[in-house]
Amino acid sequence: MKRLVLALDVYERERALEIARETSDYLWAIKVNWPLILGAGLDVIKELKETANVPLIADLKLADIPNTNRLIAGKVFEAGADYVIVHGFTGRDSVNAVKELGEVIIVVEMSHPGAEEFIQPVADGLIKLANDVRPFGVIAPATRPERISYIRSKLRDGIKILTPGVGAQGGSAKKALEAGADYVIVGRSIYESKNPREKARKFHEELMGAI
Ligand code: O7M
Repeated sequence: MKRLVLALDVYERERALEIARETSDYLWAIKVNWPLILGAGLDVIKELKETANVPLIADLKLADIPNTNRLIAGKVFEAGADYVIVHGFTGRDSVNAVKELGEVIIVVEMSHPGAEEFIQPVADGLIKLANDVRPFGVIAPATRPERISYIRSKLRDGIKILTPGVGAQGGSAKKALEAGADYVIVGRSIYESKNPREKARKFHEELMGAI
């Protein structure tokens, strides 16, 4: 089973497609975020799917009223995204507006230092929201594996944990998986490397060995 998600945070369409082509053998999915969508346009989602033949996660971290979330997510699912990432702090009506259109992933806790200011203190509420809404998965920080364990212990069975913060942000892929994550999200450590395919292969093997 593949557990690696490539965070393809580059601007250029050609570069994105090339990295996707080189690394796809080792990926469960590709995650696109604002940098690539702003740089290459929404059509890059379909092109990436055709090139890499893996699921596509649109990480827009939607955080708006239900109607606006619905308007944005509608376009993104139509463009070929298999999953859309939403913030939970806007409340369950905003999350459900997206879930009515397709699979969602809810941000429960983030990986950067500032996450301790506002998001971490409300993580329990966001976990409860996820348990009620039953998304495909939630986001939890690889930079704090103990928080992955905590979130896993409170999360309803079947909800996946996807974890960013590995490599460039200092987290360990193996420790994140051991703490209870299902999928590990890696960006710069792969796409900024001289040999993205080899880097992706190494992460894939590390993740295989961790189970
Ligand atoms: O490996 P990196 O640090 O280059 O990239 C990590 C990716 O994960 C990048 O696309 C971030 O926007 C994203 N991310 C975080 O780094 N931290 C978070 O808390 C949440 C995300 C994310 O994917 O949220 C859905």
